[in-house]
Amino acid sequence: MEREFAGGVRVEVVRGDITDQEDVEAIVNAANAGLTSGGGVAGAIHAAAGPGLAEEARLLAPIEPGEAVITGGHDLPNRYVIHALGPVYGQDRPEAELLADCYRNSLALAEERGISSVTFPAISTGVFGYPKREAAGVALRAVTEEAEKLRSVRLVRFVLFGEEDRKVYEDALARLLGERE
Ligand code: AR6
Repeated sequence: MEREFAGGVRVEVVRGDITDQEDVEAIVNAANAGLTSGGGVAGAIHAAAGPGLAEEARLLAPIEPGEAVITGGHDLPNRYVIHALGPVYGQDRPEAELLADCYRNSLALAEERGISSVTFPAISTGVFGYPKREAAGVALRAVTEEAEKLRSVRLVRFVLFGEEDRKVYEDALARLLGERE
C-alpha cells in the first residue's frame, strides 16, 4: 500500500476489490450510461448492493461521459455509491478531459454530501479500453490537483484489481508528487 499526502488529503493506492472497502463512506462505480449492472466493477457493485441500487439509479439515468451521480449504498458496507461514466477510449473525445471529469465530478458530489472518504476504481480501463498507464496519469493528476480544494474529503483511495495495475497507479502517484516538490 502506498500512502501519500497531497494538499492535506491522504491518497492511497491499494490492490483489492471495490466491493470490499468497508472503511470508506463512498465507492465509485465505473458505470454505463443507463446506470444498469453490466460487467466488471459495475457488475460486482450491483451484485453486492442488491436490486435496490438499480432501482434507485434508474431514476438518475441516462448520464453522459464525464458525468457522475450519487445513490445510497443499499446492501454494500458503504453509505454511498457515486456512479461515474468514463469515456470509451477512441470514441468519446477528448478522452483525457472526460476521464478527469469523472474524478472531479465524483469528488464534487462527495464534497456536497460532506463525505470524508472515497474509493475509486480504474475507470474506463476495462471494457472501455483506456490504456492503464495513460489512465493512471489522468486519474492521479485530477485527484492531486483537486486535493487542496477539498474540505470534507480526507481520504482518496484507488483500488486496483491486479498487482501490475497497482504498480502502474502507484508509479503515477509517485511521479506526480515528485513533480510538486
Ligand atoms: N474491483 C476493483 N476493480 C475491478 C473490479 C473489482 N471488483 N472488477 C474489475 N475491476 P470496467 P470500464 C477493474 O470494465 O472500463 C461495465 O460493464 C478492471 O480490471 O469495470 O469503465 C459497465 O456496465 C479494470 O481495470 O469499467 C460499463 O458498460 C477497471 O476495474 C463498462 O463496463 C475498470 O473496468 C465500463 O467500463
